Amino acid sequence: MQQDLIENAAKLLERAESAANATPQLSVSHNFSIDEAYLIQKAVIDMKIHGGQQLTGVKMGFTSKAKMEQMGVHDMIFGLLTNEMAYENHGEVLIGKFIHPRAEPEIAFFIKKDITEEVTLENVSDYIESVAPAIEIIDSRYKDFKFSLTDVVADNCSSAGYVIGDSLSADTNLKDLKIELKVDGETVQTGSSNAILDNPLASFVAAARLAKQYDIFLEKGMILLAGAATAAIYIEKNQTISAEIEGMKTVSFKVI
Ligand code: OOG
Ligand code: MG
Repeated sequence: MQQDLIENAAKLLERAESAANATPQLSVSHNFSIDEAYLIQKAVIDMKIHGGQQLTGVKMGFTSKAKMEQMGVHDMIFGLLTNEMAYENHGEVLIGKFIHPRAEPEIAFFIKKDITEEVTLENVSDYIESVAPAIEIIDSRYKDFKFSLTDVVADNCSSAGYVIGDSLSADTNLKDLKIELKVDGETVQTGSSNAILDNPLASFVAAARLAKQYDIFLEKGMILLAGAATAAIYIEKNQTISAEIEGMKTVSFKVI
């Protein structure tokens, strides 16, 4: 794929996002590889950074069976977060900004120091400042929220928003925690933290590896979302969306 095709694809996706108007899947008209999909993703983020946004972190996707099955994509993916996607805990999220937004419960890590070496399950704790419950808002820029693996990677893995709850110390147990997603206080999805690669720390390790592979420098203070443990739900105006992760405080937002 030539540079101009990569840039054109990024522009299509960026335009779909800013106009809140879905676009056809790129893979319908172009054949492109997973590495080319990451180049398109990078071009999308470069446009955002050019427009004044800052990279605030990264996210893993399809780290649980529940998500893979819901979306029909069976490989881990990696996307980028910017400050414009950040929403306050217990705050409001304006639905009109999105195309067909969905919410999913997540575990977030704050990165303690710049990642300059290989991260493994043995040394991962050196890189974690704190952990927190979170909700991710995903919004595919493709029609009907349908995509192939390369499509979703190019579309920055549907990244659209995130809300981070109160953080806890880095040594907080993350194994076997019950995770619930609620709408107006009623549980609509239930899962376990073990659904995330058997151990959310494994998702941190995978994110560090993918970041290095695709030239993204993970630095102190950045956020890392480990991937949803349950399927995502469509959100609607006037709903209050919350996530409960065992042992952590509620994280929530109101859709307006
Ligand atoms: C892609 C994003 C997947 C996760 O946590 O698995 C993701 C999508 O489902 O549209 O963020
Ligand atoms: Mg997610």
